Amino acid sequence: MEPRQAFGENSATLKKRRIVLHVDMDSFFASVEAREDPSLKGLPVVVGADPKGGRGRGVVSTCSYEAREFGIRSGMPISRAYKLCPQAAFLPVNMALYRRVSARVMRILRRYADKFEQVGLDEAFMDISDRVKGYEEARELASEIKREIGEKERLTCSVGVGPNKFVAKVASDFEKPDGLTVVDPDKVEEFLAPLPVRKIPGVGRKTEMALRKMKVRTIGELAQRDVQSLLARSGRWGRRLGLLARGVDESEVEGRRERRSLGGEHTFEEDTDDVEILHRAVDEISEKLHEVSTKAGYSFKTISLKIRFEDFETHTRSKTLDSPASDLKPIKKVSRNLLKEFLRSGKKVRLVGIRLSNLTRLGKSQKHMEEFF
Ligand code: TTP
Ligand code: MG
Repeated sequence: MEPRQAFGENSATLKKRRIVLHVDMDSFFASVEAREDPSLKGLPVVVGADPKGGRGRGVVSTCSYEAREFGIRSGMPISRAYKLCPQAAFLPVNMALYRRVSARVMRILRRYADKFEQVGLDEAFMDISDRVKGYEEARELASEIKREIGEKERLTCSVGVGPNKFVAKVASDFEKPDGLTVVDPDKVEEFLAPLPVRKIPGVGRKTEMALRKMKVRTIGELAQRDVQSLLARSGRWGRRLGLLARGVDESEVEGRRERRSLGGEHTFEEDTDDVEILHRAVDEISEKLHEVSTKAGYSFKTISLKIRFEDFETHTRSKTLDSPASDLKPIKKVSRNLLKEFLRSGKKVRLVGIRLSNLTRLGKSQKHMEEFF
């Protein structure tokens, strides 16, 4: 055992230091498309729902790094992407293809880890503590993983290595694309300190703005402050955020439970019975849910709509499809139909919510199918 590891710890409290690796495929959907059609290599490629050569009404799922130079980003309307870069190739989402490729990539990765946790179609955490002696060997293992994926799948990925899942995830994002960042346990705070708080998974625009008001922009500045008092009513999340800022994350690889459902809701500023406003809210929630479920690689079979009326009376109605779906269309259509049934009451609506359930993880259920390709 290295002296540094034993220092200050007696054998009873000596806890094994973990080495965690995080892999994230680079511009996944777009890279798969460019691999299938080499004429797209090196060009701006935009993948999105209903692209219609840039004139469609869908949103960008992802785009190649060449397209990102024009300012195109995931979640942006296709029409806006077209304005930024009309010469880009606009391709529809070919989910069946990405799932097959994802399953093959995951099968490669799984062999390198004792504990393995897939997240969505293009990410995975791996606990490699027992496979390598230290961080130098971890770097070699990471290079080997990148080489194998490059050779077998002709795709690039970015890998982060660190003492926990959080640091590994931030590290894999650090030198994207085709990156490899190893953060030694002694260097964790130094590595995190200059990064913007937004780099912490779970910190969105709202938290970022709230923190900015308190003059906290970087993870280092956050680590210096008492997060609980910075963010009113932050509770457990505030506690966790404080720990993350200091690079502490005890969560285990494989520690995540499978999701049972995925939901979103909207409370109106003013109670409403305006059908157009209600439809707009339903469409927006549908789009957001579709984005999240696509990224996670889920199919769903049941769609539920929740309504809370002005008098707080709350109702839910569901519809189960004949077979699992993953498109935006059924979410919008079913939600709107369910909404119609509620509107007969004549009462004003305070809140509307949608939930997708009966989820299946496509990477998993397709594993056996994939053997036949
Ligand atoms: P990400 O890993 O977030 O993005 P990416 O792989 O395209 O690019 P990079 O990691 O190099 O930054 O998401 C993985 C896939 O999930 C992505 O290729 C497409 C899909 N996705 C959506 O469909 N909608 C989204 O809003 C996002 C962010 C991703
Ligand atoms: Mg990715």
